[in-house]
Amino acid sequence: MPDADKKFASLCAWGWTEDWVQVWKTLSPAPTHIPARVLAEQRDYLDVITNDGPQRAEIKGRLRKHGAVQPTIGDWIVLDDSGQVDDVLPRRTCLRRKAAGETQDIQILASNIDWIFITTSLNKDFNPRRIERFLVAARDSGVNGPPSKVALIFTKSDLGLFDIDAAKTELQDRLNDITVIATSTRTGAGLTDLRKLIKIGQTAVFLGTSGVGKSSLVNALIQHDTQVVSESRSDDDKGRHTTTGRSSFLIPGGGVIIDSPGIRELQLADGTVKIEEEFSDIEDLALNCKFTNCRHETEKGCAIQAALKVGSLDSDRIESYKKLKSEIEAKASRVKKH
Ligand SMILES: Nc1nc2c(ncn2[C@@H]2O[C@H](COP(=O)(O)OP(=O)(O)OP(=O)(O)O)[C@@H](O)[C@H]2O)c(=O)[nH]1
Ligand SMILES: [Mg+2]
Ligand SMILES: [Zn+2]
Repeated sequence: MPDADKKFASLCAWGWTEDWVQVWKTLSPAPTHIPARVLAEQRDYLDVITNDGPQRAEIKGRLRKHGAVQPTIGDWIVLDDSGQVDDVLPRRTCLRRKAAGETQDIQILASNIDWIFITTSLNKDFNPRRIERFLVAARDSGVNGPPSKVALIFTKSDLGLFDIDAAKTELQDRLNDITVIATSTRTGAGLTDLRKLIKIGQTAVFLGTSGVGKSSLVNALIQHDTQVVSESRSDDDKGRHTTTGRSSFLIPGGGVIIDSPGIRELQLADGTVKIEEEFSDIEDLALNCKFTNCRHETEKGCAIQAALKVGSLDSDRIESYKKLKSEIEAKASRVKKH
């Protein structure tokens, strides 16, 4: 082990490598400054891990200024001797999405990630087009180097609600050669395979809708009931958005796992959060339309027109949905012109 590595040996489990040592050197930080990794973001501070253990770090000074790189979960940072973040080491990978609201800002969901675990249960949550969009975001995650690797994790295999081979067949051309693991926290199926993927020093993040069982898998991996889990709604099987923030955990004998709140879409455009809240039934239906850019008018394979036809969707409701959607689009194009 090189000397510099030895100096911060206990950070190696958290992903500190010889490569980071080299990056560290190029920043030539003051001798009193130390490397740390961001494990969670709180409102006024960050939870970080240093070679001496966990501590809080404050973001002050020039990093507060507009345009500065904001430290985010997964980042390696330069921590000064008063517990303040002095700098952010350039990211290897980061998982991004457009931030909500009238902005073109990009929100970073996690950085320096080796594995993106796209989780889906094999019940009503299973949706090939959503998986496809998660895959696109994953492919786009490389910053300084290749993108994060992706595995598709089927959850709750014990329920036997859906044929896993049928699901794979449906996804085939989208999957290429990515790893697929069927898991159950009830029977333990697939957990060994999942654990094996995350090598010591690597970091993985769970992505998926609320209630698919991300936190349950985190607890299984870290062998401790740290993350709160809660029952999905009994009527429609949707989750309750139990996890509200992102946080990182060390897997005994393995790497780092990040739990994240349920997320339905990665490329959230301006205003769609509101639409999603108010019209989640329609947005769900629309995911089954044949074309991603379906206007739900006369297109072939439109799931919304089909629902109108059989009477499971009210025509007033789709009209108000379209109205709101066109308002948002008009607003978005005004913002862009500025
Ligand atoms: N049958 C079965 N139920 C499971 C399994 N894993 C999790 N669940 C249940 O699914 C529900 C949701 O689990 P969570 O782990 O809270 O789901 P989550 O993805 O973290 O949800 P959010 O935090 O809301 O995003 C809970 O009732 C769990 O007990 C499984 O393997 N099999
Ligand atoms: Mg959760
Ligand atoms: Zn449609």
